[in-house]
Amino acid sequence: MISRVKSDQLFAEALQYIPGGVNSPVRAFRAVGGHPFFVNQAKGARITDVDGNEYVDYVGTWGPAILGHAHPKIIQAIQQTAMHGTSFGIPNPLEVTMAKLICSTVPSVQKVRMCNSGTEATMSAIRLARGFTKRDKIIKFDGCYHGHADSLLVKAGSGALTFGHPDSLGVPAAFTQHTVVLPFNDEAAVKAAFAANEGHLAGIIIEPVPGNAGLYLPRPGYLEFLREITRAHGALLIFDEVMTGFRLAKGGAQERFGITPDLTCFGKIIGGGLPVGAFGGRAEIMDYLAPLGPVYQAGTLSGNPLAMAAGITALEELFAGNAYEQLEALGAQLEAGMKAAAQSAGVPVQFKRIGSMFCGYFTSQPVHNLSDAMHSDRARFAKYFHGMLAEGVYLAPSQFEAGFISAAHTTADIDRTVKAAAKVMKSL
Ligand code: KE4
Repeated sequence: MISRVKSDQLFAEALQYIPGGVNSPVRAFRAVGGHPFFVNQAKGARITDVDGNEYVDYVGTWGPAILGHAHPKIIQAIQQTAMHGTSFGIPNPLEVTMAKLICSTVPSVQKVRMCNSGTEATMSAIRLARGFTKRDKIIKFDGCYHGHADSLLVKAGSGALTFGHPDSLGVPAAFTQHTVVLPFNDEAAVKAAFAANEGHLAGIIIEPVPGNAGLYLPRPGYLEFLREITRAHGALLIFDEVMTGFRLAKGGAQERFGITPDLTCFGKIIGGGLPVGAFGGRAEIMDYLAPLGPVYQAGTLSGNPLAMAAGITALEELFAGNAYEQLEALGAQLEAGMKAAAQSAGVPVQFKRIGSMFCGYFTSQPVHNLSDAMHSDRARFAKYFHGMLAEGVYLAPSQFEAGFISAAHTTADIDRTVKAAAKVMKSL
C-alpha cells in the first residue's frame, strides 16, 4: 500500500491557504477522487512525491516536458542565464533567437509575439483577429479548451469540462455573446454558422487535435474544409497549438496535416517548463499589434530571458536528434499494448493516439467529438486511474485530458505501463 502521509498533510495545509488546495483546478483530483500527491522532484520520465513514491509520468506537466523533466541542458541554460539577471523589461538577445527559431520552424509564422501563458496567447490572437477583420464573432468548438479568457470559457474542455459545468460563473453573458460554439467534426454546423453570421465572423479558433476532452482527431478533410470556408468568408483560421505545437511534428499539427492557418498560438514546450506563451502568423496581421498597430497587447515578463533560454534549449535539443521518430515508436508501442490489455481484460476502451499524445476512453462507442467523449464511464476511469497510480504509473487525473509520452520514456517504461494496465483493467 502506497503511503502518502506527507502529501496528505501538505494538502490539508494547502486547503487553508489556496482555493481547493491547488493553483490549477485539474490538479485537485476532483474528477477521480482522492487527494493529489505533492511532488518532491521530477527527472526524466519519473516524478517522486514527498513520501518517496516514484511514478512513471504521462502528464509531463501537461505537455512542456517533451524531453522529460529536468533535462540537464535545460537546467544548465536556466542556471547560466539567471547569473545575468532574470528579467529586464527591455529587449534581450534571446527574444530574437526565440522569434527566429519559431519563424524558421513554422512556415505560417512570419512574425511572433511572446507572452506568458497559453491563455494570454489565445486571448491576444482573438483580439488581433477581431482588430484585423473589424468583426466581433469567433467560432470555437465544444470540448476545445483555449485557456480561461472570459470569451473562450464557454463549453470549454479540460478542467471546465471535468467539473461538469462547461460554462464558468462570473462570465457575463455579454462577454460570450460573440462566441459561437459548434460541435467539432461537423461541417454542416460551420456552414450554417457562416450563413447566419455573414460578415460578422472574425475567425475560427480550434485545437487542430483536441486534447482537452481526452483526445480525438479531426475527420479526414475537416481541417482543409475549415481552411477553405474561413478564406472564402474573409475570416481568420487560428490554430491553438499550445499543446500540439512542436509536439506532433517539428512544425506542429499544421505540418502534420498540411494546413496553413492565419494565426497560431503556442505555449508549453516553447518554455522548456517555464511560464510561456506565444502567438504568430502572417506579418500583415501581426503588424496590427502595438506598438506598430492599433491592437494593444503587452506583458511584463513576456520574452524574459529565463523562459527564452529554457525554451530555446528545449527546441534545439528536440530538433537535434531523432526525438519525433522515437516519440512515434513509443506511442505506437503504448497504443498496441493498451488495446491488447483492454481486449484481454474484456473492458471496452477506445484508445486514441496521435504521435506522443493519447487517451483511453472507457466506452465501446467510437469517439469523434465531445458528445461521444461524454459517453465514457468516468467512474470506471477513476478506478483505473487509481489502480494505475498504485502500480506506479501517473496518468492524467481526468478522463477529459490527454496523456503525453516524452523522449525520456523507454520501451521498458511502456512495457511496465502496459503490464500494469492489463492487471488493473482485469480488476475494473
Ligand atoms: P495555459 O494558460 O494553461 O498556459 O494554457 C491554456 C491552454 C490553451 N490551449 C490549449 C490547447 C491548452 O491545452 C491549454 C492548457 N492545457 C491544460 C491541460 N489540459 C493546462 C492544465 C491546467 O489548466 O492546469
